[in-house]
Amino acid sequence: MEDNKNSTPKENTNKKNPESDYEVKAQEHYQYGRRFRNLAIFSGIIIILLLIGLVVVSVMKRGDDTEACSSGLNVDLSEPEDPPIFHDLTSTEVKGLMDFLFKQNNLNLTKPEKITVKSSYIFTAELHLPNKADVVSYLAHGAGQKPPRQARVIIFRGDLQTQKIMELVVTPLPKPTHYTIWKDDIPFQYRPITGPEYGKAVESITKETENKARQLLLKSFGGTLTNCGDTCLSYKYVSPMSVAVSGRNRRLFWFWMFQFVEFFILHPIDFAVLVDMDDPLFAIDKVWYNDRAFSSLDVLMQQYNDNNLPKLKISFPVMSKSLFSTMYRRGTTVPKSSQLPPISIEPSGRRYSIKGQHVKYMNWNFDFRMSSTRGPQLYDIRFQNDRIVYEIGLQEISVFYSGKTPTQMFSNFFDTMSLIGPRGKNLVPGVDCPSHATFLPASHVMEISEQQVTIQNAFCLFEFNTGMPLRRHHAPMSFHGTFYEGLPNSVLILRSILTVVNYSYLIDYIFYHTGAVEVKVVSTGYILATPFTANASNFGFQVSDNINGNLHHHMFSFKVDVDIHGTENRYRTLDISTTESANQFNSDSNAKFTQGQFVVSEKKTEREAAYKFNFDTPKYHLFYSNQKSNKFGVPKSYRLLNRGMSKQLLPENVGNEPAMAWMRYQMAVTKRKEDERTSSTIYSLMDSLSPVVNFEEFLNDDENIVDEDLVAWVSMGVQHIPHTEDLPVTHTPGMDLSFFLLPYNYFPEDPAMGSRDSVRIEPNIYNNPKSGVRATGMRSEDLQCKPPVNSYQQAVEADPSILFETS
Ligand SMILES: *[C@@H]1O[C@H](CO)[C@@H](O)[C@H](O)[C@H]1NC(C)=O
Ligand SMILES: *[C@@H]1O[C@H](CO)[C@@H](O)[C@H](O)[C@H]1NC(C)=O
Ligand SMILES: *[C@@H]1O[C@H](CO)[C@@H](O)[C@H](O)[C@H]1NC(C)=O
Ligand SMILES: [Cu+2]
Repeated sequence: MEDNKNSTPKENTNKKNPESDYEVKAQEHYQYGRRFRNLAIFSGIIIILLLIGLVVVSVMKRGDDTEACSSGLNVDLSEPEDPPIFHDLTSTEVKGLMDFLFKQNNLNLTKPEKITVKSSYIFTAELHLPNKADVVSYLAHGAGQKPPRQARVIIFRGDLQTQKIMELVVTPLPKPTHYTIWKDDIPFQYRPITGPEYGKAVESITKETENKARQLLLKSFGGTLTNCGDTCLSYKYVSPMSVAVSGRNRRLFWFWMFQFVEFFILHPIDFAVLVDMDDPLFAIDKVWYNDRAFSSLDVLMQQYNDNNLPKLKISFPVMSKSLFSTMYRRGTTVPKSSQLPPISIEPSGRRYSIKGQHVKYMNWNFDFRMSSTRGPQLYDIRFQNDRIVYEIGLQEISVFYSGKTPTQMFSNFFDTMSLIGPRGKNLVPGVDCPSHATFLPASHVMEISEQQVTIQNAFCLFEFNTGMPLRRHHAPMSFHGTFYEGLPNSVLILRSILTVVNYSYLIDYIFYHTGAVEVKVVSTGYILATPFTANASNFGFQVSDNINGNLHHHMFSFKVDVDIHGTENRYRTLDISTTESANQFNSDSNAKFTQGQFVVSEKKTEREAAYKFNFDTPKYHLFYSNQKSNKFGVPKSYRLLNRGMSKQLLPENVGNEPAMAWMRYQMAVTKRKEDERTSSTIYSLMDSLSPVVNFEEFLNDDENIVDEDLVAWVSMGVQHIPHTEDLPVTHTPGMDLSFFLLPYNYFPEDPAMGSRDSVRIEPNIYNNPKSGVRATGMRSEDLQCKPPVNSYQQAVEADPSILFETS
């Protein structure tokens, strides 16, 4: 990181304080007369000096020694010795954790390089927060006993007679002395597909298919699985069939076949196998070829050789820059000449600071971390030092595809199963984030390594001018009172982009000067294509010669632990309806007039607070403390506005639906509990018959939510019916979903009135523009500093490992 402690941008020395602009002018005026004679005398000298100055300035502007605009407040990303409560596990802590765990004989752990399905091994480990009561009391008193640092460890016990998954809480880090069992009874079958089996399964089915069906593959798809040169086919990825879907107590996954060119996701072929992952030899259970299912490869080959079935003939794509699935520049080139796109700069340097995983920005401060299982999480979000949110965090990303082939049909994905955290990496400055952003790493414990795996550029943090006014008013006419006032909208954004093989999800946490927080999800990426079939038009359009793009539903779950003036909160809605009243001003004395009204509805229990959107009953959703009202007796509240609602249409309790019961509600409010920490788990992909975390159970006890610590569970989603412009890649416009936390009768007025960024233009004499006008806060954009150089291109050319996996 750059060392910015003492550097002040050049611009500052030339710039006057906005407020004092007017004063300075007046003073100059006053002194003008007195100085007149002296000025006359020295004017010659001054002119000469000015000329020299001009030359100097123009040389500086052109020269390369102008200071960069990137300096500013402090950034300290060094690993803390005594990590704050919300900080991710440090490398020292992970080392201590591993030393401890490997000494526990009863865990019988195997080292990462030796793991097999039949060993006991660590799948992942991450920070486990202490109980909230302890954290809150520690934070409130600043001193006192700091709650111990703890890790939650997921262990696959393949070594046992009755295999199972264990979750342990290990404490206190960095030198643990004991562990407690968080969960001990998770069926082994629920585990996500893992390294030791995925590789072996692909190897095994590749060998088997190649032995038996090489000729079929060559003739039908123009390629083979091995010894294939430029025409390689390959088995990729899985569509799971949970027990609820297959009716069989086995872990069954469909492996699809692809033609291996850029990008393979758009070159699926109509060949797939269902693999029994519980079988040590990864037996092929079913085969799918050209719209039909076969009980084995032998049966398929027999019918194929006997000419008993329709044969496919799809040629192998020729890899070129114009291949539809590649991302090379093509089409109508714009702009006509090479002109650079706009960029964003920070003319006075950073206006935020970071220490470890703690951020301060204007009135805001908060902690952030990257959960290995769930992705980016925020804690202890305060505005003007009052906590508003204890925790906001992504819980799950799900996609349910539809289709005619078994592979699409059963593609009900829960992305936590592939660990969301490590999917966030390698953000590219200048595209993924402005180049002036601060890029931050994240570390994860994964089955592949005993040490943490550190991922560079997992987050970027930047302040950004949205190009929109945050507010403005223009009163142009004297009977309006002439003035103009406006404030450009600068926000602080903490971004991560999670790439789950084909799709990328941008997750933004956005902080506004008004005291509002926005959480935004945007999707972009390759659609999962289906091999073309004319018979499945209800599921998708044909988008290229050999593929259809199928209907799918993206869904997101977030936890929002609000703390409005303490942890004892209430939840109410303002229910908007209509009301009829007498209209005495109508010529008909019986006439009525109908208009809107709202009625306050206090929610008493969890069931009452489970919200399903209904267009006929619009509502505001407010959280508040009964202890704090404003001077008008109205509770100081925060409003949760879900702008990303989507209805999940599958009936309850069919197929995999129970594993995402959170999607039944656009928002649910529950009493916070330490054992209801997350709405989803890494087991959701397989456990729908009896989910390890069943969100519906959070509501089933229908507890009191009045004056309790409340959590809002927010669901968002977007239905996607792909179209040709989704090729090669789905773009971001129209794919953004967000929810807001907005102050509501919380502040006496808009807290952004305090922003130095505002601009006011008004007549010198009130409401009389003929007296001349003065403008305050208008900054010259003729920068005296140089935008920072984006040197990423050189950096990645010198070291590809900052972007790609090289080992
Ligand atoms: C420990 O794990 C190994 C496999 O890694 C297994 O062979 C052995 O039986 C296990 N020991 C105990 C006591 O369970
Ligand atoms: C495609 O993206 C979705 C959404 O993130 C993910 O759930 C799924 O696993 C990906 N599919 C494949 C085949 O990688
Ligand atoms: C597909 O559609 C064609 C006619 O459009 C029909 O002849 C054929 O039987 C259909 N195939 C299947 C598997 O439904
Ligand atoms: Cu999509």
